[in-house]
Amino acid sequence: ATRYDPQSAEPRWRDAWEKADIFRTKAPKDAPGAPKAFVLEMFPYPSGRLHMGHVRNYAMGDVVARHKRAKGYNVLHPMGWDAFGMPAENAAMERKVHPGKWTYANIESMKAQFRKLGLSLDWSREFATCDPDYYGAQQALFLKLMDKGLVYRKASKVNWDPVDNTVLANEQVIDGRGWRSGAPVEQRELTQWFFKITAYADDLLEAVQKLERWPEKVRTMQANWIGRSEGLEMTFAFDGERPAGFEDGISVFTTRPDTLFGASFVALSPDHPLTLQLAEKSDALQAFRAKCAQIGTSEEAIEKAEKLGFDTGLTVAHPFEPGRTVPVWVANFVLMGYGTGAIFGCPAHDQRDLDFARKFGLDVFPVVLPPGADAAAFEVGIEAYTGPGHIYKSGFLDGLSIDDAKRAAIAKIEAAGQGEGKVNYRLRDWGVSRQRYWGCPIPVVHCEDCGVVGVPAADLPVRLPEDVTFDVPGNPLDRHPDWKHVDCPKCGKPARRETDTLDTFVDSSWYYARFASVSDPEERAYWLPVDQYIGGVEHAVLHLLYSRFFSRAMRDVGELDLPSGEPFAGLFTQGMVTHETYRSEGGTWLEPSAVERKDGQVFEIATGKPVKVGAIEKMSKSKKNTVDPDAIVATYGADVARWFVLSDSPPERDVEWTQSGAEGAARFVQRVWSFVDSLPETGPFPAPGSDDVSTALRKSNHKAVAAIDRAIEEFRFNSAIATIHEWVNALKKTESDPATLGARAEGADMLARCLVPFMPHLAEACWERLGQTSLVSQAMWPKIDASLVVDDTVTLAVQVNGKRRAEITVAKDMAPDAVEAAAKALPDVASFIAGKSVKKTIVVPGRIVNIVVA
Ligand code: ANZ
Ligand code: ZN
Repeated sequence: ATRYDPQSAEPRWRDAWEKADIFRTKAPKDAPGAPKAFVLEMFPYPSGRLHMGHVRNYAMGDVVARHKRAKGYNVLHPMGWDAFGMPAENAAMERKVHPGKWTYANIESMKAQFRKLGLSLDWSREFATCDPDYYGAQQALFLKLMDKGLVYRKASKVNWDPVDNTVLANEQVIDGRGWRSGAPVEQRELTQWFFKITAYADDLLEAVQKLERWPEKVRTMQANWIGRSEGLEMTFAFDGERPAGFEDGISVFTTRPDTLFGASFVALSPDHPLTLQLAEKSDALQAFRAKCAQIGTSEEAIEKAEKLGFDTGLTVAHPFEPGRTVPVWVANFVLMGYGTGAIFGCPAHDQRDLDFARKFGLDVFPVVLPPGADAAAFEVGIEAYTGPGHIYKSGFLDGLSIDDAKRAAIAKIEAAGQGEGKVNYRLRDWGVSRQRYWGCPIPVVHCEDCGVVGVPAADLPVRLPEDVTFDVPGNPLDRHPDWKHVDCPKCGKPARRETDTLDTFVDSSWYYARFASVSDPEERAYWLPVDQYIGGVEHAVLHLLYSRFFSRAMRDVGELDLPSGEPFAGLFTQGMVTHETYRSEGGTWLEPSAVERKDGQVFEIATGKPVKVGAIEKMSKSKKNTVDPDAIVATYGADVARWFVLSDSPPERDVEWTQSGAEGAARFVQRVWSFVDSLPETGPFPAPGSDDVSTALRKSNHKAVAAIDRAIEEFRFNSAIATIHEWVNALKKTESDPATLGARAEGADMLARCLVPFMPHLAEACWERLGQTSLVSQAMWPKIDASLVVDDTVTLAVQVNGKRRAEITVAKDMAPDAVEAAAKALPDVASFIAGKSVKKTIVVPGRIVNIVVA
């Protein structure tokens, strides 16, 4: 028997695929009648090195793409690079290398790594988002969206580093300080560009519920992010002093108008216009605002922060109870960006309001009585009651359910002309301005006379200048000597180019459409939506939501013929690759390659000293628990790397990389090879025999193919792999029986085809060994004989007095009394009924035999 040598075999097969160009996408007209399958994995950031997480992601996509191809689909399976972003600028600052040079060099080395994995990718459609062709098309798209009113400018806050005098990206703010200067970051207002994603809020929410081939979890996360709230927007009129400009009162948004009788304060955001106005005349309020600003602007920070409050001294009238006065406060937990930036507080039924009321000694009036509670005795302590119940102590709302009371309160406020029912969304418009170099320039010019003018199509792309410096902080585009000085495209007067670039999430929001076709709407209509999208769950909200917005916006400006608007019909989010962590006695992290395992103990190779084995965690550089895909491929081959990351756990769960697991996969490669290699060198093989052993083997062949097929369709790659293991065992068992040669040869042929999605190189070698001269990567999925797949036997559990004692396999059509007799004769059953009287026996066909004895 020969050994299979992946090091020599794998490059040979990759060359063969490339030479025959078999993964090039077929034009629709060249695949008449074939269904299409667009299989896409989230494209990588070109950091320079592939990691095992990539291998798992792309191996999964390749299983799907290769399987679809074998099933006769016309497949599009492209790859490219999400290439703009901060790391390239950081490299420029640290290593004095131009971001473009750094990025394209990384792409080259990663592409070489990619090639070694044997993925069935169509590289002819490759692009990087930093290619001027790509970002030029993106600029044209931006201008179309601007014409359609889906892009606008407004003042918005940015992180400002007061020492470096520069805007910081969120990831450059570490614990509230600038990453380079260490200075506390300030909030500054800048005029910035926004995409009007809120125009699609309702549609994005409604449609996400219908995405049946998306994980439930992701759909829920998107729905929560969009955050639709039905409620009431109403005005509380001042009952004493009426501040100028706010004569009508304070408008609030509430989702609980049923609790209006429990209102004990009204609170303004620190950034509410009325707060700003009051602060002009109050140093104390100004100081209060400054204190609030230190908490930052993220919702999370505000949620966690201690409640801060400032009593304005103003009061408003309760809308339902004449003469009842409600104080107006400023509170740090009220956000300016949501609703109206003001609330009424009902401490008894809202935890934030309660914390606030307890701290500042405000009233707590319960108005919702929990089911079964005693109205006279019910009290709220430090926990707000947010559960169900009936309204009480609330005048005309008394006795109503919460929902009925909401409706009644809204009707009354509407009738009084004090407000109206309103739907609010948590979703904000998408701020896309970045004051950075390595991104897509926003293609507009600012002219004193004409305002904002789009760059004419003929002048696109607006290219990034090459001669830029990174030696000082700030935006290199802004300080470039002449780049921003241009003439106005409209009036010809000297004007200024926009120096903001687009958020890199824009680049990844439409790349799937570019893969489908560079510009042809018909070809895009053929391929889209993506049939199967695969990537990390960390993109569950932003990337996927922005993409869903972009596909709609592109449709609405005529760039995409995509009636549903949905870019990804199927989505799968894969788990991570984890590894044990190791620490030396001195406490430093050790790489897996620096340790060895002997008799269940782990030692540091260099010193021979024992190593502390830590938790199994996501592979990360900081804990040094990474393994390098290149090293794995060099040692074991790409097939082993692919096989292992798919084999041990369900694809949606984490998989732990272990050396023993990799070695196990490598042994399995040899096992498959030894089976195929045990067949005679020269064919043709005889037809499968009809003896019992051959028939049984044929059944396991055909059943395995059916099971693998279903498992791939259902994203259960690990169980497909488990089936292949069992199948190979069954095949090997009959290796020495000459009568089974025909059945084994049939199995080998089917096995080679079924291995293609998982271990494509080995599959080719087997195929060749079977005397084929074609490539198995182009072969069809094995045809199965349905009569061999259906079971003619069933296995039943046998119970005695309800306790499982044995199981029995019988012919499917065996009569119940015969089944009963056979069950009673089983040794494990007989011993339990011996000497007892059988009261009755129940046979549930196909499932259970229960024998009741006394
Ligand atoms: C009175 C009330 C009583 C409320 C009660 C809740 C419970 P969602 O579901 O997120 O829409 N709110 C409104 N605007 C706010 C803002 N700008 N900043 C912080 N909180 C704000 O939440 C709506 C509820 O959040 C509103 O209903 C309001 O408090 C508060 F027993 O009004 B509620
Ligand atoms: Zn002009």
